[in-house]
Amino acid sequence: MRASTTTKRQCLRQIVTGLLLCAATLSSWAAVQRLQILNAAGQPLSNAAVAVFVKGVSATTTGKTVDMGQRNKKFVPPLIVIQTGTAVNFPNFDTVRHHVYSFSPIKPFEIKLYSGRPAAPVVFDKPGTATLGCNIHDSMVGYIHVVDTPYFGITNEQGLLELDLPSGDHRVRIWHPSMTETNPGQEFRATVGNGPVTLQLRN
Ligand SMILES: [Cu+2]
Repeated sequence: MRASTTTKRQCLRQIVTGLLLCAATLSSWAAVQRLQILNAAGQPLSNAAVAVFVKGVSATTTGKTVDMGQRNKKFVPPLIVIQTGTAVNFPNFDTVRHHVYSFSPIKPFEIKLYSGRPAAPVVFDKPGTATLGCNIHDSMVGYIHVVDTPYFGITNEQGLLELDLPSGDHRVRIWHPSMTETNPGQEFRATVGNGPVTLQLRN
């Protein structure tokens, strides 16, 4: 009886030690990495969609929901990057009604003239880019860039982006609204983990 309790305790201790080791390994496995994206002229490129593909990390779809609103007759933010399977809500914060649509092959849809929050979000289940417009206000344009990876973001005014990434050689894809929606973006190989990574777009 006593021997069995001791064995159980030892066993438990081993499990706890194992979990702690596992947690320590995981925390060193992923770390905040800084990326800077430059345009072909070597200038920092803001508002660029960056997706990092890590070998062995599956692109399982997510069940997340995010917002892309309309304010002062503009889509806010004008570009969002989402993982495949994400649902997007299009809340209208203006007093005028909007009529949001997309003719893009990855997700054609329309939400007819509405105020406030539409009844249901739109699920983006294919990778690529959808261009959004409003039937009433021709100047309104927005982009939804859908990626098959959980690692993604948008560069700031300095062309910078920080992502929690494992070290290693990864495939990086960059898309920018100055490219067409059918352009999948430019691909790079980047070694992550040895300091900031700078990637410059080719012409
Ligand atoms: Cu509108």
